[in-house]
Amino acid sequence: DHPAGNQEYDGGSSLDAYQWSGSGSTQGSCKTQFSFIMEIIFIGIAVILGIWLLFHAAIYLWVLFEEYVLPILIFCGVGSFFFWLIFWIFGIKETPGYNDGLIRVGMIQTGKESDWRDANTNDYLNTFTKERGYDLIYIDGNSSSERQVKAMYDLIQQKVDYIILQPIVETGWEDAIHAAKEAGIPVIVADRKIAVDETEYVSWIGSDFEEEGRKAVTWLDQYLTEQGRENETIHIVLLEGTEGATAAIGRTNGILHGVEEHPNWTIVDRGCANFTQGEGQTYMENLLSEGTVKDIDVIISENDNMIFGAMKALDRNGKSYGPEGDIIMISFDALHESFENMMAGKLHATVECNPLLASTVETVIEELEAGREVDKIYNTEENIYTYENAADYIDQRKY
Ligand code: GZL
Repeated sequence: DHPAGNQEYDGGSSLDAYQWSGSGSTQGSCKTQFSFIMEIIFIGIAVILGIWLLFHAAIYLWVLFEEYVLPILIFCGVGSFFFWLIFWIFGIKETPGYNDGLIRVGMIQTGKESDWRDANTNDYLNTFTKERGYDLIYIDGNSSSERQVKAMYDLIQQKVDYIILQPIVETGWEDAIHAAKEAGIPVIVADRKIAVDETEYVSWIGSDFEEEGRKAVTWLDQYLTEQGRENETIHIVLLEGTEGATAAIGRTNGILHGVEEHPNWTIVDRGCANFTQGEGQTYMENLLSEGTVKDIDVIISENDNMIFGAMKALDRNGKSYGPEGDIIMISFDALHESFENMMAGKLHATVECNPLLASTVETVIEELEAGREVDKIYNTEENIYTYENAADYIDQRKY
């Protein structure tokens, strides 16, 4: 029971020891207070020392920064300003990324509505590749004309070298096209047209849609004559493409002109199914269920996908169609699937509309790159195929 710690024990009796240790309680509290004060003092010294060290370290680092880092920052800042100034003065198109010598092409597509469109899109994606010298910025319009117009301004902002526009509809392009022209970016319009002055864009590449409509009517006239029905009253249903789209406008005009030339032909119903298979089926289902149209001798569909949908509706309503059926079936695009339908006796004829436009668009760009003049209009070569010659051509079809 001796007092612990380093106090000197004088060898006294245990009682002494007890007293010491007992009285040690007074001394113990002093010790505690003393050690507490000493701890505070030591902590205070440590904090002051730490602050002093940090302060000196900060000064040392600042000196290093001023000596070595600050001059580099100033040099880079001044240098980049002068580079920007040169680019701005000489109007050099600074590119967001590293300019790797590729031709930057912005492409605005309509959106996915048909197999024709898929073939058209894939043709561009396979043509404007990095391996072939292009940096393609592909924008899907998602079947929205507003989205397409916004995409045009986005591409102008990105300072692309060329813009390929495949418009959904002809209207609403005046301002956007003019903005591209003001920005010095050539616009090449393909597939459908836009309703602006032709000086606002470089070229248009696509089909003669009214001629396609006339081809359909000419074939129908010949077919009815061969069938001995040239004087019979012919009841026609017309499935139209997207309202305001050049393909629909042109084909409808060609078809209506042909109907006008045949007093015994009458259009008993017509309506828009937006070039899609689903809407083609829905339109025909509704027409058949309404029962207002008693006689249908011909269905003319402004693209293959809509007539594929109409076929499903006719099947569901027990209607026969095709060369071996009651209803004459005519459509546009000449998809591989249409050749299969013609060979299966479901479709009479399909008027070709060539979706493979990318090579002609590329030719225009190459001519412009070489500083040569280009034409304003490039029409595609197209035919009409029927159930009588489908087997001869199906293996040549690329889409
Ligand atoms: C024609 C094109 C049309 C196709 C349809 O050039 O615009 O759009 O005929 C497609 O299949 O939807």
